[in-house]
Amino acid sequence: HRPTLRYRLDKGDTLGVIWLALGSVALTEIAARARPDAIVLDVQHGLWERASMEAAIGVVPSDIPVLVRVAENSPVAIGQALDAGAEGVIVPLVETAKQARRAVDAARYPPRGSRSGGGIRPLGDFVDYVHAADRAIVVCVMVETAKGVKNARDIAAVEGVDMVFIGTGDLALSLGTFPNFDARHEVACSKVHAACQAEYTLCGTFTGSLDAARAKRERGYRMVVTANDMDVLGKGFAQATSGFAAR
Ligand code: 3PY
Ligand code: MG
Repeated sequence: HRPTLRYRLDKGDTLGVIWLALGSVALTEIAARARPDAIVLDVQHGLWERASMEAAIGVVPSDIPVLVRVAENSPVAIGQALDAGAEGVIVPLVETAKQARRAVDAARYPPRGSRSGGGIRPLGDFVDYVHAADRAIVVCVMVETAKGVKNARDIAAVEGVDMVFIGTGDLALSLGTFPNFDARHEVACSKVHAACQAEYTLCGTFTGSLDAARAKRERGYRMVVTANDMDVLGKGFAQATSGFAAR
């Protein structure tokens, strides 16, 4: 098992993560060569299937932690990501403290929680794994709705919630500011960040560019997205072929 993620966060680093949605193991291997602080596999909106998620975690060097943004807040979704070797989960659409507790419960073995024992990687050294897992695994819950913002302080206060991660896109949809990330959106993000600080809980946020990631790091966010595969490839192909097409 690889407790790198917890260690880096405890140390106070702001982690710059590469966010991967395309479901490609080969692309994950290439992305890891850029040596990000961590990699996120997006199972909620991305194309990851269970076996490819597991394989992708296997090709990432052990000093680069992998988190999985799970499809939903359920024991099955969270358990499968952790069994694959994810050091952390990012749980979408959390709106209440009760929902946050459900996510934490699913990520912890009894007696602390209700995670079921098993999985190809954990069983490789299961006694050691069980011994270390609860402490090592990082639980991030996403606040990305108006209701979640309203309850941000209660969510951040839940024991076992390590980080509140803001989903900026869904938040704009929920607040009705989409496609703009205007002052209302900014105020909501600041409110979540302040709630985290008050509860000594880490705060992360989705970001769409390296500049945005730097700005959020300056403001004290502890996990930011420096690049995502769809954007990098879309822009890369456009730039690489620019001016050549006959029509
Ligand atoms: C959002 O912006 O809503 C996210 O979930 C990040 O991808
Ligand atoms: Mg979202």
